[in-house]
Amino acid sequence: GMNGEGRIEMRRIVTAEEKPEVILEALQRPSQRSTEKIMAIVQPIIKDVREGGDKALLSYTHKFEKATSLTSPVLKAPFPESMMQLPQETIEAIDISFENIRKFHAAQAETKTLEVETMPGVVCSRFSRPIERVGLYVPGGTAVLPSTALMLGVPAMVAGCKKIVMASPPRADGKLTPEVVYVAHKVGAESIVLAGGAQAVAAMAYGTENVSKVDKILGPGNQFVTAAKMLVSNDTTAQVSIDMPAGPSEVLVIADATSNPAFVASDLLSQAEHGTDSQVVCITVGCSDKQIQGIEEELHNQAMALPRVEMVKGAISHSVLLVTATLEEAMDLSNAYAPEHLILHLASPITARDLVTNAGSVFCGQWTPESVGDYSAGVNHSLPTYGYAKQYSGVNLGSYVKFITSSHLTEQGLRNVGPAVMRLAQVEELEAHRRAVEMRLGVLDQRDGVG
Ligand code: HSO
Ligand code: ZN
Repeated sequence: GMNGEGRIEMRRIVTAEEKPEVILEALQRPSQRSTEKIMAIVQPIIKDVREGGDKALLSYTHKFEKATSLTSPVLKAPFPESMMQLPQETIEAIDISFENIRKFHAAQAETKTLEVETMPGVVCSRFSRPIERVGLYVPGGTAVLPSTALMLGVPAMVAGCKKIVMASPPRADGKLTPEVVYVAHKVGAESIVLAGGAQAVAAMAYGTENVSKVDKILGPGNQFVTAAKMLVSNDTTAQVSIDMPAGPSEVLVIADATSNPAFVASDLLSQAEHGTDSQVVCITVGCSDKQIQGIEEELHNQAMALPRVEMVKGAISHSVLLVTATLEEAMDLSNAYAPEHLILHLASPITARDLVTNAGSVFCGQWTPESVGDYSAGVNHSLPTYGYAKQYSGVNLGSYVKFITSSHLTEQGLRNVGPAVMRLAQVEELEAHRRAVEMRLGVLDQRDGVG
């Protein structure tokens, strides 16, 4: 919080001096606006777009983005050069990031069909196929996010999705961020839907006259976008899935006595500047009071010099610094929190990484700021938040494919496994199942003159 002098500082808790409840309470996420209220706002928007198509979608964009000059809600490829005019430095930065993200996600491909002979003559296989049509939501809001277009678009391209539809809210002048158009062009997107919020999600889920219907919608967004994704994925008439539930962005930094306080503070602030609802947690391990004060001082001083200091103040006001004695304790707390990003400012970050059970993405050592993963290292930045790292993976190549299994039996295979099948079918009293095997075994026995 902020004290009388307007100092930007995190609430400090020495874990050895507090009850476990107090510590766990401090690690609670800030509560979200009630989903019921959000759903009530989002539901009619979805219905409107589903029934009214392009016209409804466009009117929401006029209303919410103030882009009243816009006459079509969709931009189809090939995108005009004039819409992707960028400084050479930006093009190079996007190209380098694109290539790193491409490499890392291409390495995740399971190119060979997995094959296991479970019994002689019983072969089980698994192979992957791309999801044909994907819808990628690139948020607008307080920052333009071409990096999110990269994180969602590059793996879609690598996976071989046939149709990539992007959606992003246009600016008030009706134009898109040129960086986003350039990325859409590079990943081979079919179109860009010029809309944001629940209306963009609805358009991609159901399709309109000009918006292509998709099979899966991915990408972060505000609570309206998240609610819309949940609603359409629950509607069997939409036949659409989503990546994961999304919440405000967060980071947990673990710092030991060897850490550089300025670096630690800079990482906390990178996350804090995303928005007032961002959450930032710092856990120190065996640090002296002087070292902790060093982090606090850096946090305040660096924050005051940031253009987005107001966002930072909001985020820091519900953030916490936990003072612990051992790495084991710090890792236990981190695993219980399940942070979206975990940064290990430790002498032996890889040893600590082995103790991670819940986290979206881990950043190891003082030379690995989260920013490198947010933009260019190659890892994905679309990650589970709000504690969902306990059950979800971040966006990865697997998010764009589905796995298909197959089995192939020889005569001997059926002889080997058939009796078990018949017995279990009998237990379940599913006679047709049993006979499907019995009939075949009978044919084999007769042919071979057995019995
Ligand atoms: N840290 C954000 C991603 C991002 N950062 C985009 C900068 N631009 C959520 O992982
Ligand atoms: Zn970020």
